[in-house]
Formats: sequence, structure tokens, C-alpha cells
Amino acid sequence: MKIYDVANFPNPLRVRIALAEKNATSHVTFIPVDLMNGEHRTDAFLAKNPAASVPVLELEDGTFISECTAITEYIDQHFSGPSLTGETAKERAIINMQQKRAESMVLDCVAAYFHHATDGLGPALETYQNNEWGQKQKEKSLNGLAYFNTVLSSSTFLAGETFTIADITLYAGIGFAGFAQIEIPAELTHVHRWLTLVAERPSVKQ
Ligand SMILES: N[C@@H](CCC(=O)N[C@@H](CS)C(=O)NCC(=O)O)C(=O)O
Repeated sequence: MKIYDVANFPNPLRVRIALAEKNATSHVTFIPVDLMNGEHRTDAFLAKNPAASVPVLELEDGTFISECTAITEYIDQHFSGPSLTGETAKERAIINMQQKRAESMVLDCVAAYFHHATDGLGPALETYQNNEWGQKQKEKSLNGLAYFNTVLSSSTFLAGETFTIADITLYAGIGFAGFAQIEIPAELTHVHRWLTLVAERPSVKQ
């Protein structure tokens, strides 16, 4: 299988961590996308992913799968190893809920702040910016982090005692926040404890 992405970008990182958790990185050929020069907005790329974003997974039969959550579902089912998306109905529902919260309350808000209230990817790619909305999203991301601090005060990971796709999403969101110079408040001690724990995982170090 192939993955079209840009190494070290926040969303590609989510899938790369998932692959490493499943010990499956060597089964994938990574194809770099020249995002900074707009390759993701060409007709050829839009045929793979109409949302003009990376990563995109291409299966052996030519099927294209985009959205980190969908790609991670595929990876999780396709490769053996501890589940990232849950086994039982209850586990799957809770993991899905926390993943969506990590995405909508932190990662997506940080991305909106980056694209709207900073130089983002530069003038050629940031064709519409709304600074006020971007600033609001930064505030929202900090509220999201405060929520996760409460969650992490009573559990090791976001969806309980095992590392899941929800943790991957929040980790990518916090990494993106660092890049966008959003400081994680020191008083969010449970988030900081969790960050240290996640950063030590071989999949993340890799
Ligand atoms: N919801 C998408 C988000 C993907 C995304 O936004 N990727 C960024 C890179 S981290 C991108 O391709 N941005 C292109 C742009 O902003 O033009 C997913 O889960 O894959």
C-alpha cells in the first residue's frame, strides 16, 4: 500500500504513529506530496482526495482512502497487534467519542488558528484568512485542552487505560499547537504528565 503525505506534518504524523504502533511502517511506500508548491490542489491529486489534503492511503486495488480516522481504521483492522480503535461495542464508541473530541476541540481549532491568525502556509496557499475567527479557535483549543486535563486526571489515556487513536489525535494537535506557538498552560499538569508518557512510546519516538 502507498501513503501520499508530507513527513512531519500534523495529520500525516497521526497515520505514521498508528502504523508504527502496529509495527507496519515497512509495509507502506510513502510518496511525498509537494504541498508547499500546491501539488495537493492539482486535478491529479484532487482525483485521489477531493478535500485537497494529506495523508491519502492507496490500496493495492487502487482504492483511495483519506481522513486520518478512516486510514487508521483500515490500518488497525488490516494489521495485527493491540487495537487502536477498540474491540467491544462500548470500547469502540468511547474511543470514537474521545477521538472526535480531540479532533474538534483541539486539533482542528489549532489548525484553524494556524491557517487564519498566523502566516500559515504562506500567501500563495492561504488565499482566505479571517484573523478574528482564528483567534477564537485558539481560545477554543485552550478550552479543549482544559477539558482533556480533567479527563486525564482520572485515567492514563484519553479513552481509559490503553493508548488509542484518540491519544494519537490529541498528541498531533498538541504538536501542531507547539508549531503554531500556542503554549500549553503549565497548570494543565495531567496533560503534561500524559504528554511525557506518550512521547516515550517507541511509535512516537520513531
Ligand atoms: N481531516 C483531515 C485533515 C487533513 C489535513 O488538513 N492535512 C493538512 C496537512 S497536516 C493539509 O493537507 N493541508 C493542506 C492545506 O491546508 O492546503 C484528515 O484527517 O486527514
